[in-house]
Amino acid sequence: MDRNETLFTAITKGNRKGVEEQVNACVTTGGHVIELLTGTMIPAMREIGERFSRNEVYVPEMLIAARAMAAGLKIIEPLLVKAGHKPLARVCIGTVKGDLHDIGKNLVAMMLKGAGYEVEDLGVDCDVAKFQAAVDRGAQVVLCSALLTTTMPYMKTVAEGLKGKGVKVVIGGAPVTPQYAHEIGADAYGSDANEAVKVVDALVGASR
Ligand code: B12
Repeated sequence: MDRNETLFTAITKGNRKGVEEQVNACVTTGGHVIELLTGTMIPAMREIGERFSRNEVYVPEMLIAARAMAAGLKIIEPLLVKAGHKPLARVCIGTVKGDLHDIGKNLVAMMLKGAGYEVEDLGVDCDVAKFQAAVDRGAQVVLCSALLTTTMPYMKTVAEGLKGKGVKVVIGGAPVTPQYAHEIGADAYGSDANEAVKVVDALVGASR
């Protein structure tokens, strides 16, 4: 599927209505929403980040682009999430302390739900106590997201705070690398929402 230029522009310009129209059009005509997501929507957010780096746009433009993206994701979510069957395992996910980026985290949560996991979404700006409490409520895997190089080190605090609890820790987000996961003692790294599912499947021994 080619990139949907109208949708791409609607996201980069933060045109929420335009995004909803394009995504709805894809859904109602039976289009491939995953391709729409990976081929148009995620690249549009990447483009906004690049423009921000070049000082062509500023935080307000990033914010309205994020809101427009979120409106599109809201339409897609029910299609990604299959309901009904017994969950493979319980997991929790949160963006770490100091970090308010949640689009990637929400996508990972959606894909995991769609893959049959029970997902507790802890939101953004999560301190270690929040992750520990989710583990006490039964989470078998903890997923941490960070988008800032300044908040990424907090993942180490989370990994250390969960040691001895018998839980697996998976980390991800744009600045995170597999080497960093290894360095801080996390159990795994995932580069995107699809890989997050594969990694969690491997950790809990789920076969598809
Ligand atoms: C949208 C956005 C914002 C929005 C966030 C809105 C929201 N609700 O999320 C707003 C405007 C609030 C914002 C604010 C800031 N932002 Co900002 N933001 C972005 C932007 C443009 C897009 C992020 C995004 O949504 N990407 C799309 C999603 C789908 O991708 P993703 O998050 O990477 O997630 C995927 C993978 O990484 C992975 N993944 C993510 N999490 C996890 C977790 C696990 C466990 C796994 C396995 C996988 C995984 O799967 C996801 C799906 O495939 C990025 C640029 C970029 N290229 O990332 C900058 C960016 C992250 N922001 C940046 C900065 C600097 C800031 C601010 C500090 C700006 C400021 N001066 O105030 C503030 C910080 C606020 C805070 N305390 O968090 C920088 C970070 C630079 C750095 N090296 O640290 C970036 C890279 C822009 C840039 N090029 O400079 N931002």
